[in-house]
Amino acid sequence: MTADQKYDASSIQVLEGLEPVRKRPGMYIGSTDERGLHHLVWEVLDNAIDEAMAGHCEQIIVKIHEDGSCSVSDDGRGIPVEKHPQTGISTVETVLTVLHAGGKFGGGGYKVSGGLHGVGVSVVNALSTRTEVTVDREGVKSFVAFEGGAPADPLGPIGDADRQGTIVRFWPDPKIFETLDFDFGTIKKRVRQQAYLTKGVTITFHDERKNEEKEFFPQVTQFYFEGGISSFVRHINEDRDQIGPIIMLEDEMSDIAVEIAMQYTQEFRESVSSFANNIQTAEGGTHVTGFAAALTRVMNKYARENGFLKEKDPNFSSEDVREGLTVIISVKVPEPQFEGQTKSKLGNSNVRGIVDKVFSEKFTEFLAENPNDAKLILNKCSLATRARLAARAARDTVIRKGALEGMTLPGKLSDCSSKIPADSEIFIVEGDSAGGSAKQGRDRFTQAILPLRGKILNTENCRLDRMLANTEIKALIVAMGAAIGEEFNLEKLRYHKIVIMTDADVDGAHIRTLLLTLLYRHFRPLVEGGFVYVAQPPLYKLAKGKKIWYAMSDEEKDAIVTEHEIKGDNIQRYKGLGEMNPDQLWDTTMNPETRTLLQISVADAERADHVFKVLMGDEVLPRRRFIQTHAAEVKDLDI
Ligand code: 28F
Repeated sequence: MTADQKYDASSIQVLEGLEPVRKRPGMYIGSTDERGLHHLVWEVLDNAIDEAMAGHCEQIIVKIHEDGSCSVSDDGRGIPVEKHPQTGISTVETVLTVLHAGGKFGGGGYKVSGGLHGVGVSVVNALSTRTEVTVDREGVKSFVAFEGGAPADPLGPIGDADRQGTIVRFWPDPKIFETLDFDFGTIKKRVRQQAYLTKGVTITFHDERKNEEKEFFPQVTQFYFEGGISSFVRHINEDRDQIGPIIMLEDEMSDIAVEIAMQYTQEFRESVSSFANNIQTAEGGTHVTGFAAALTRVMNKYARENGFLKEKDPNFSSEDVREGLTVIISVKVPEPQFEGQTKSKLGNSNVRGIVDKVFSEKFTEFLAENPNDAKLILNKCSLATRARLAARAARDTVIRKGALEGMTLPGKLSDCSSKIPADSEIFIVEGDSAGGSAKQGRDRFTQAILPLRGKILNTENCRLDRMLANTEIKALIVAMGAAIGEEFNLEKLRYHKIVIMTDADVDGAHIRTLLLTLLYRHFRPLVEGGFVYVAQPPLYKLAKGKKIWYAMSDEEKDAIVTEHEIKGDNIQRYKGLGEMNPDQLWDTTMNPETRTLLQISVADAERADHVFKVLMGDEVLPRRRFIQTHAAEVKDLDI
């Protein structure tokens, strides 16, 4: 038999081998849309990554060429070109033309066999109009090309090789795919993720396509992460307040490699990302359950043995030990089983026990060797537990019938004598001196006065239990009579006008913002029902002879000055409500016949809430920006 005859014979066999892929591409790559198209890239990239994971490759280049083809190049050992014992043709041709050859012929290491991955590069070949493979190996550069899956340019040497490696370039078949347009962002994201997961490998991505919208081309992005998944954790936690170091734990057991990188942060949420054979397992699986069980167990054991949990204390819950935790769990499994809705859940049951064992051993070791870090972490967990228990206690307290009901009206409330809510008003007044004037000046029949001392509790991020512990807020809640939380009952509201009366200065504005935020967040029906008002005390008192005018604004003052020819001495600027005598306060601000009340809409309260968030929240940057932008508007800073 001549070489040519042998080639013909095997090419027939090859065509039969790949025909089912062209007939039913969806069976092999899921779909023929954009997603399916990208599967071709992942398939070839996965092979290069496998070579890197086996420790033979450091550089991978992914390229989208100007003509729309894609190539992947690695500096690994190069696919062998010698005859494959089982097929009678070269290994490289076998890999490209026999379905599942990559896995079946065993390249060693961890080959992905589940889901849509690891179908083999022969599938890429089957679904491309042309596929070219260049192998640099043992000083020889070899080349082979296929068209529609069948050999086109036979394998042969094309020169010397001054390096080692494999380059696969393919042109996706327009008869198969609905689109041929590779997406820059999709590939870049994948390349970055793979670079994180494969320690020490550099992956470069070139997009050489000309594109009218693109100002610059080619686009080149390079990813290299010395630390592998610990760099991934560093990336995720970049903008978070970190607690302790990034902890890297790894080991191998019964052919299953386990790598875990974790770090605690001040966040409340947890960020868990998991991978099996470098494929993201969005639905989790046995590796994640193994980790979670071990984490809770180890933390509780360490906490008991080292006095972080006393005898009477309950154990940390699973949520307590995961609060604020960023963790990447990556396992390499010889035969992964992918389950679940999107085939992104690892099913291998033996993995659970192995991850549990590896993690508990290594993490126990870490805690023992790093008592200072352990302390930081355990304290964070204690805090999470206390918060959880306090939140539950608060809920119970509020739910318990009549938590506030039995409480007597606060001593500092000067109540009105009317018991008809529709006729009654409550003035929430800042400070005792203003409270005194208001008490004396009011209409005792319909107007109640509640003086609040000092800055009211910052309710940002505040839970019910802490709010109820604040005497000022408790007084307000009891006085209003409608309770709070699940017990809130609008029908029990004791006043149909809740009037916030604060000074016309920065402190007054601050307290007004706090109160509006409180009402907006915890008593929204009061805002929605139009029960909330802001009093409008005058800014100026103007006098001429026995005549007196009040001005609410600078414009109003100027107009009065001009009209009545009032000069300097006869203009008084009120710094606070306390400067007004009771009669003046009644005349200008409280008398329903003459006063102006500003009814607060939901939008007003929402605005207050926003201002409050910016001014009181944890985020420093927006606060700084806000103050810089608004600094010019604050004219009379008393502080
Ligand atoms: C551009 C994509 O596909 N790289 C690859 C290798 C290296 C070997 C290999 C691949 C052997 C028995 C199949 C070399 N030397 N990049 C790639 N690099 N495949 S694919 O072997 C293929 C298997 O059956 C390789 C020694 N052993 C393996």
